[in-house]
Amino acid sequence: MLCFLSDAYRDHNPQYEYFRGEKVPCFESVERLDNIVAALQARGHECVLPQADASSVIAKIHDPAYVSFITHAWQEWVALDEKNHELQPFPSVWPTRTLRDDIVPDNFIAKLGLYSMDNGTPLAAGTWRAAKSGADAAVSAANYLLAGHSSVFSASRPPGHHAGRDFMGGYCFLNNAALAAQALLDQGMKKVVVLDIDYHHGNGTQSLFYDRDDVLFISIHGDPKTEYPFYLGHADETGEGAGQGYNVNFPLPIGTTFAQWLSTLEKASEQIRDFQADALVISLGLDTFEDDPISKFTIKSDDYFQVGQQLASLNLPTAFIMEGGYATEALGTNVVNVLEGFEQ
Ligand code: Q9C
Ligand code: ZN
Repeated sequence: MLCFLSDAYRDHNPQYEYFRGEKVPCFESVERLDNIVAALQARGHECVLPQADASSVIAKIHDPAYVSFITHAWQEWVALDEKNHELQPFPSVWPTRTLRDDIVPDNFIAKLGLYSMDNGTPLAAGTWRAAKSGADAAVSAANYLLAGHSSVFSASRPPGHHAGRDFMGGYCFLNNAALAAQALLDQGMKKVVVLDIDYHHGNGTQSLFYDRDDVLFISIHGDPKTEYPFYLGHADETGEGAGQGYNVNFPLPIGTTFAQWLSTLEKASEQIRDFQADALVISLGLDTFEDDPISKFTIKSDDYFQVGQQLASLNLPTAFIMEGGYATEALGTNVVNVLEGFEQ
């Protein structure tokens, strides 16, 4: 399967995050995509540079003030103090509930809180460059389907599905899958499905399309009663206004097996067929893998061929957009197993 890939993913290289009060190496690492690229090349899949400039689609999906903030965030951070070059900014205060949400503070860390849903999304010197190149890859993938091809993979990194209109979170900055879906609609498609199979609910994507009937958002994920992102992704979230009925969540319990997961994908597939979409965008997270260090499903490497096969049975032009997956060693194999299962 053709893959859109830019080397700029290497520029997003934060050194640490906080996990249960401890400073730990980032789960969402450069090595993740290194491993995917190695597996793609070893198994004969061609990688080409993104050809699109996602800027105009980014301007429709994201808030201009948010985009401007993340574009310049690192420069703003290092301008505060010479030693910040060696550190990473984290938010420490958020405009929750009784506080005002109409204030854009001058203070950098306060602004970072305004534009973040968590303190688990490290920013580094090249974050914007990497995120923009991942968005360019996703829009290039959309354009490739519009040119009449049946499938494509966007090796976007950092991931995107937790990022909303005006916030980053869950290692995500720009919502690559939403950008691909919007690009398909902007260029003549009438209806697009975004199917999110990352272990974590795609809160960003859901919120971006919640009131729309031109995008059916379906997500299969760890039950947010116990799993990140906790505050969205529950079964009773079905859309609003014109979007009523066009949002479907399938929360699954810790310990879910492949048989249970696949029967859920079959249910999702029925709803996708009923919608009669022009194209399918897959938020492809591989953190459903049994050895994922931050997730709790039990899918095995060989099972991912069958995931690809089931997705191919929907018979739609399909763009795979890379999301999570933190078992770095197996990640490349797992990604390429999905893609090859699809192509079988
Ligand atoms: N610090 C994606 O898979 N934090 N994001 C987990 C470890 C949030 C995952 C705890 C996980 C976000 C794209
Ligand atoms: Zn995830």
